[in-house]
Amino acid sequence: MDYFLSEEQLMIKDLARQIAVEKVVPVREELDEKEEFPWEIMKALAQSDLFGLFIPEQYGGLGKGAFELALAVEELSKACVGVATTYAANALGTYPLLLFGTDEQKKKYLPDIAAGKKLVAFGLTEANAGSDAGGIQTTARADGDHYVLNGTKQWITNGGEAEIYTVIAITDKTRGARGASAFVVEKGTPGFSFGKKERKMGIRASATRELVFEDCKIPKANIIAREGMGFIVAMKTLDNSRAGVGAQGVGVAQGAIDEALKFARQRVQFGHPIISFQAIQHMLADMATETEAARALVYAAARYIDSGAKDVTRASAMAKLFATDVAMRVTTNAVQVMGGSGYMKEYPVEKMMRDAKILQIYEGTNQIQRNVIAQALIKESAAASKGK
Ligand code: COS
Repeated sequence: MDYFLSEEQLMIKDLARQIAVEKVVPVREELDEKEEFPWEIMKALAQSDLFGLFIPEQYGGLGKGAFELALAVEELSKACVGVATTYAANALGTYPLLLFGTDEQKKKYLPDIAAGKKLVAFGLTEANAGSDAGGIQTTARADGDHYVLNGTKQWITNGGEAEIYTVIAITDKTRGARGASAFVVEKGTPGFSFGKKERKMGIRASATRELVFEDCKIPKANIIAREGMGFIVAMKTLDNSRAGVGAQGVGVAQGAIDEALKFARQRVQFGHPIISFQAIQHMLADMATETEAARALVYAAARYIDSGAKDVTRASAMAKLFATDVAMRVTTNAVQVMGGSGYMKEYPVEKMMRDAKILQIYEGTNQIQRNVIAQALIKESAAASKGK
């Protein structure tokens, strides 16, 4: 399908594909096996300016948006979702600064992020606050010119590897979600340490750790937006980022289809390549159709985000929900098409299936996406009834 990409967008896609094919594919199995962080690949992405894609030119970036980011994420995800997660989580962590940071904060942090010199992580989730993001318990107490952070963030992608952390903490316990605030915290700040690296089913190249704050003192200037805005910062960040999770889904689904097709053309059973059997053809046809529908929705949502539309919550949630459910089905069916071989580590589809699972879980489970979409539908319907 032709999505009428501009010359520049085609170049971005090609560049990301080249890195995926030349740098990611040869090492993905080893990174997965050893649970190794992909620093070499991050360096290659930095050298190609891909960290600056969505950062405005005035802060050293290329001034593109969510759509170009989705193109790059899709290409990387075709090869390895663990690598793509590392890259995409960097964008997730940057959005609070990009959307709500002061000019000073942007000048201080964005050029290094755009150059890929410093990685970023987003710290929202806690042991008792996953889907219920409003239930966080990490606190930030004002103390003269500082805030003092206490608490633990859980399952933070890029935790320990990143230099810059955008963190949501409670400044006013009496106000629930409205009492949360967002902060930027630098690695190396006294009182800020990391828990053990988590061992995971998939995306094992990516690093997941706890962030531990024990009387961690940060300057007042490190607040993002203002006190009480933290929940909104987090929600808007997720609104901007979730279409990108959809792009990961499209990428891994496409990667699995490519593998299954190649295999089915070569594998002979009953005297014929299995691709000649209608049962296999229909599976592949469904996989390709669903993936194309997911791609169209993800691209539309990303372009909608870039249009400057005020409310992108529903579009972004729909793209994430649909594309990642497709990714799970398609990668599972790729394993099925390839039978015993699909289940073995000699072929990449077993990893793709393990990797795809996280996409239905992180940045809001797909059950939460359905809640978010339903809430938007109810709001719109109520507004329409009022207007009549
Ligand atoms: N944009 C702007 N404002 C938003 C918003 C959005 N996308 N979503 C919610 N808000 C506002 C609401 O309008 C409400 O404002 P008021 O207090 O003025 O009414 C406030 O934020 C609280 O919203 P709500 O009552 O809907 O919050 P809930 O506690 O019910 O939680 C969900 C909403 C479940 C959607 C939210 O907690 C969520 O997204 N959870 C998943 C978190 C997640 O993705 N975690 C992954 C971590 S990153 S890997």
